[in-house]
Amino acid sequence: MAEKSFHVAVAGATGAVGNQMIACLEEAGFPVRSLRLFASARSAGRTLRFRGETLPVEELREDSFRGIDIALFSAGGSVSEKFAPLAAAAGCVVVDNSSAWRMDPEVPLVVPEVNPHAVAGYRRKGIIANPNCSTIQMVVVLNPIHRRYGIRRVVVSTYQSVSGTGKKAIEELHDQTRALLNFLPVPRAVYPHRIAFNCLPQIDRFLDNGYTKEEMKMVNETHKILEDETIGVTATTVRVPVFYGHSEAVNVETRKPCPPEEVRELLARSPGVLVVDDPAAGRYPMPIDAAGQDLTWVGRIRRDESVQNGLNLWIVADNIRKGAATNAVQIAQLLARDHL
Ligand code: NAP
Ligand code: 12T
Repeated sequence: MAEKSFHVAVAGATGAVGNQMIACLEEAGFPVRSLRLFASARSAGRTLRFRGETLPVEELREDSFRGIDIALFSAGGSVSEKFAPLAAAAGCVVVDNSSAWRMDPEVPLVVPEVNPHAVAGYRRKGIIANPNCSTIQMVVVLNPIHRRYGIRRVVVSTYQSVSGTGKKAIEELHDQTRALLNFLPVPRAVYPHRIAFNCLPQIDRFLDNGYTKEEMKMVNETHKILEDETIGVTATTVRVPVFYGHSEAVNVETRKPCPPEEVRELLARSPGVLVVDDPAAGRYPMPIDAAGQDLTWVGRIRRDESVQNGLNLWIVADNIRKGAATNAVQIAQLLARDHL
């Protein structure tokens, strides 16, 4: 029997994530029968490359999904809110990268290393949500620890790169850095304050409880993906002047004793994880090393000496790859293999 292959679409194809989705489909050898690329009217007429071919970018329209089997969305929350149901009604399965559908009880929220079984729930709405970038890399590491030792509480602080905000933010860090080093006026458009040579303790908007929406995504999405609302999670999310790769300092308290040496071995055997933990040799995960690949790197694994059963970890991943495009393509691979 010939291998199954699929009519695929990328919505938001000209963006930081969409561009990488196209690259990931190609690198993964995803069985693409045809690929359609959608963006706003501003990009209509542009072209992008896939498997050596030049493909046109088309304006996203209500009837764009006729004949499409799988659509990867990365064009912002309002586009997903409107177009994901239209795509699903046209018979297409949507893998959505925005925050629009993540907490909908009828939409699965999937990290393939953690809860691949949840993919089957796509049938209810025709939509699968891709979690937030900061949540994905954290749960890839927390899941094996939770299954073995039982996690009581997690305290996380993030150091997030500007690429998470999109292509305009990448330009903003670049332009501000160049302006500052040349004693020129500093342009500002995307972030509420200068990001070059600075740290902003705000990602996404503030909510009534004093946390940012990004911080609450980490709390709520972690509960949904690990299927355990009893885990205490609290987050401080910070934007730093890094182009690619999010870092996280994660403090974990477990129910059972969790010796760091055993945790290191457990994580070294866990899917999607790379342990880089040799402080004596100066080796630990850094965004400049994790950028451009698909694993979640963990190091600085050490006992939290202030509690009975505690650990401190340092977790780094490429936010555009595993944090967005790679995870979405991995979900599409599960759909293709088991469901379509
Ligand atoms: P970006 O670089 O700004 O790209 C945005 C893309 O959306 C572009 O292709 C843009 O097309 C398209 N677009 C914007 N408005 C549109 C409209 N009205 N109709 C059709 N297309 C439209 O942003 P990005 O970083 O790639 O992020 C895009 C989405 O991914 C957002 O929803 C964001 O929340 C999500 N995201 C998720 C994660 C995660 O945590 N998993 C990480 C990053 C981003 P034009 O080029 O024509 O403007
Ligand atoms: N505001 O997908 O600015 O919920 O880095 C991801 C990244 C929202 C999201 C960011 C954001 C999301 C950012």
